[in-house]
Parts: sequence; structure tokens; C-alpha cells
Amino acid sequence: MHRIAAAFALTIGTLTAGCASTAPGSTPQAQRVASAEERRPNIIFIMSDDHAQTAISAYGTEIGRLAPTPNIDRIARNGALFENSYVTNSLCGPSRATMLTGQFSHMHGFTQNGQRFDNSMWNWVRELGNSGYQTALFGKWHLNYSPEGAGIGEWAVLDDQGKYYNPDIITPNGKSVVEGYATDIVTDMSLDWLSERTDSEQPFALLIHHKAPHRNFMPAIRHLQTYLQTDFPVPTNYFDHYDGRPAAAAQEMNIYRDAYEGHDLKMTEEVGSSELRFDRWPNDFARMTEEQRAAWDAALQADNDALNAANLDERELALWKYQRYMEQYLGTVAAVDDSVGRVLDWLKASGEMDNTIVVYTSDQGFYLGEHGWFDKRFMYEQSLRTPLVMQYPGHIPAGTRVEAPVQNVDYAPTFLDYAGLPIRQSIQGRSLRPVVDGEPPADWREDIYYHYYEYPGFHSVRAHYGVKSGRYKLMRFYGDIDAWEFYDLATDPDEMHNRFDDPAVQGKVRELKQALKGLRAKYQDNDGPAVTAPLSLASAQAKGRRDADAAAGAGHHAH
Ligand code: SGN
Ligand code: CA
Repeated sequence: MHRIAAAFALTIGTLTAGCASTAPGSTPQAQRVASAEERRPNIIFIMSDDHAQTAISAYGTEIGRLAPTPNIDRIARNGALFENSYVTNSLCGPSRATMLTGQFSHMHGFTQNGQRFDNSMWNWVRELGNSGYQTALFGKWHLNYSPEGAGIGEWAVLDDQGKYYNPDIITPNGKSVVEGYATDIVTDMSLDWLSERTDSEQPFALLIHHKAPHRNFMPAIRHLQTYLQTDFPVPTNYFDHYDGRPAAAAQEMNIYRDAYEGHDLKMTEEVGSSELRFDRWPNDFARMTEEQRAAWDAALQADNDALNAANLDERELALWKYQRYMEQYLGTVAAVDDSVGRVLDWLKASGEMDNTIVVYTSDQGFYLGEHGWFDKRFMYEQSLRTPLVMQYPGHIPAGTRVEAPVQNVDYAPTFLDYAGLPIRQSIQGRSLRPVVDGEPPADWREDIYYHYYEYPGFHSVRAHYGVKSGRYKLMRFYGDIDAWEFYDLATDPDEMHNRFDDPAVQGKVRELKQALKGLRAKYQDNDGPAVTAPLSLASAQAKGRRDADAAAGAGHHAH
């Protein structure tokens, strides 16, 4: 099924054929001899890219009900679901660097995409490797060209953002195209590695990093029609006017205005034609085989023809685009869920289940039409939140729900803790182990700190920092749009009413400013204006600028 370059085959071995099933991909290993108590736990860290909490059925959402994720839910059922799981900077590269190092963006230095991560920096995977773990990473890296020098035992990564179909895969032996669907390829490589581990007495740490459901949201052929008939509920603020929120007004991530009709929404030119409308980066489709493309076109033709035949007005078209976006996005999630199922089935069949910690998370959340948006970046709830479920049978009680606020700086210390290693000084997060054990330390954080930097950049979201403290949130945008926002999530969960200037909440605003100052001092973040620095008047009228590709970093879409 997969065409593999010779160099690649040498490193990884033959990939298993057939990807669609949830059956174990490979022959189970012999049962372990040692008991769980005698061994340190294996770790399987599964991370997808841009997966909204709202698109996971374990989170009890309406979208989850319409597009369930039964396998991700298995992890939650077997172990813990984190109800308040947040990122520190809602963007791919910074998040990944944070998860590896346990540090906020300004400490590890990778604040925006397009920068180069210093692979020689300390990371938890290398640390576990040094202490006797077998380690591997398959899928998206996106911190620089490859993980070379990061101390990961074996790896094969998607080039840059990664492609859904026939992706370029980089290994220590070079780069080559692997035919197939990215989510399935990454899963096959992971299961092959698990099956072929030579010393099954050594614990392992395996990182499975999917490209999906990242833009341009291309499902596997088998999932192209899965949600075509589903009517997804349109968010009440899909047609948001952004009153009182100048940075929200200036973004360029609106589904009906900024998503490309061909590249993102897969709309065609006219009835009977399969030619895509505006396809900004044609390579995502051009790289498909003829067979793949024919199957793709056939699956969407009727739906596209119907749209082209209908004479929709602007509002109707915007609503149609929302449905198409959801169908495509959730179609890619379906393959990720299949993948999680295959991994869990493998664990069960191999006898490793009880001695393995399995984590499912994403590099951040994502907008599914809230405020009219796709993408992430803002400190509003949908992109600040990230899914987090974790199982460790016999250690984390099944069905645990964690309310304590956690952040992705906590992952590295958690893995060190479970592996019996000391938590190093540089780490700014804390182990989640006592938290899932139901005994969070008395001084567990109440407030979370956030800082987004990438502007100018894709989608024109202004730099901002902020604090979330229980039901309240305070954010400061800075740069050409210099503005504060304050929300009471208990009365305004959709963050539509910026109450920063409301006299009734000035006590709370002062309190949160104090908290923000404290967090910036605690985490040693001096980037951006001081909390006490006054707003500059000149910035108030700043307008968004269209699509700041130029600033998004060299090598982006260079294929
Ligand atoms: C690409 C996407 C953007 C996305 C960034 C960052 N465009 O540039 O929509 O915001 O990645 O995503 S795409 O059409 O080329 O996919 S991130 O996950 O790397 O942070
Ligand atoms: Ca991402």
C-alpha cells in the first residue's frame, strides 16, 4: 500500500498495509515477565494538531454527539479527563516547545512559528532516554527541519506543516514521499515501532504527532462523506460584529471571508466540473495520485454540484460554508480517532495496557465557527482550551474528572514524575500526578497565564497576554492595537461583551491586573508592555492587514 523509499525502509522497516480498521496493526508482543510494580510505566503521548475540545465527545459537547470520538473517549473512560486544560500560547511551534521543555514561550525562546527551535535544549524525551527508556517520535515536528539532535531514539517526521496525502517524510536518512494518508501512515509507523522493539523489558516513550485536523482539513477518502448529511448547530455568534473588541475585529480567520473556497472549503467552479475554486496552495491536491483524486472528486461532486446550482445569497452561502468546514474538519478527526483505537487495541493485545500511560492532547484548541472563525491564537476559550485525557490503569481511577486548571507546561514534569526522575529547576509547570490521584497540592495554581506573540503573521491576530482566574478573564492586546478586554464567563461564556470599562467590575479588573503582574513576575516574562504601562492613543484606530504571509517565516509552503 505504501511506496517507501529504500532509505526509509531501512530505518522503519516495512509498514503495515491497510489503515481503515481499528484492529491491531501488528502481531502482539510476548507478555511481559515483570509485574507492573517492578517496571516504570511506558508512555504513549498522542498529540493532534488544532483539535478543539468541543470536537471530542468525551467533553460532552453537541458536536461530539454528532461526530463522536469513541476511541479518544476510551482514554477518558479508562482514566482522567481534564475539564480545564489550557495552553500557554495557542500556536503550533510554541506549544510543542512548551510541551517538550515544560517552559513558557519566552523561556524556551520559540515564541512564533517560523523560528528555529534549538534541538539541543533540554527536553523530557531525551531525559527519559538517558534514564533507560526506548524513545521514538512519528509525525509532525514543526520546530525546525527535523528532531536531529533532540535525543529521540528513533524518528520519522512530516516535512514542515505536513501534507495529508502522500506526505514528504524526513528520517535520519533523508526525505521521501510516502504514499498514503498522513494519519494512517503515522499510525502504521508507530505500531511498527512498538511491535519491533527489541528489548521489551525496557520501558518506552512513544510520541505520535498527527497533522490532522489542521488546515487544509482534508479527510481520508473513507471519511469524505461521513458528515455530508449532518446538520451541525451554527454557533450563536457566527455572525459576530466584534463590537468593543478591536483585535477580534481585525483578524483574518473568518470562515465566510478568509477561508479559501477551493483550498479550504473544496468548492468547485461550476456544475459538472471538479476544478477547485481559489486554491491558494495547489500542492495539497496536486500531490494526490490520480486514483486518490478521482475518489475525492467523486465523493464531493454531488454536494458541490448542488451548491453550484443553488442561488444562495450571502448569508446562506456563509451558513453553507460553515457546514462544509465542519464536515471536512470532523472528517479528519475521524481518522485520528481510528488511530487512537488502533493504538489502544495494540496495547490490549500486547499485554502492555496496564503498564502504559496514554495521553491524548492537541497543540491547542480551535474555533469551529465561534465568532465566525477557524484557526486559533486568541486567548478566547475555544483556542485557549486544549483537549487532555490520560489513562494509566490501576493508577488513575477510571472516569476521573479533573477540575483543577492545568496547562501544557505541566506535561514534561508529569512524565518525569511517573518515570521516577527529579523535576528539574528550569521547568515552570508541575506534575499532574497528585492532581489525577485526587490530591492536588494545596498551593495548586488558581490562575493561568497566557501570552501570544505572532504578529504580523497568518490570520493577523495581535499579540496579547492575559490571565484567566476562575470565571474571569483579563487580556491585554499590544502593538498597533493596544487594548484591554475583560470578561465574566459566568454571565458571558461566549466572550461577546468586553466589560473592561464597566464601572461595576473595576474592583475585579484591579484584582486581575494584580494577578497578571504577579504571574508575569513569577514566570519571568518581561515581553510586551508592563501591566501598568498606559495604552497609547494612536493605536486605537489600527486596522487589520490582509494575510501577512510574508511575515510567516521562510519555507512556509515552499513545496
Ligand atoms: C498554516 C495555515 C494557517 C495556520 C498556520 C499555523 N495555513 O500557515 O491557517 O494558522 O499554519 O498553524 S495553511 O493553509 O497552509 O495550512 S500551526 O498549527 O502551525 O500553528
Ligand atoms: Ca496547531
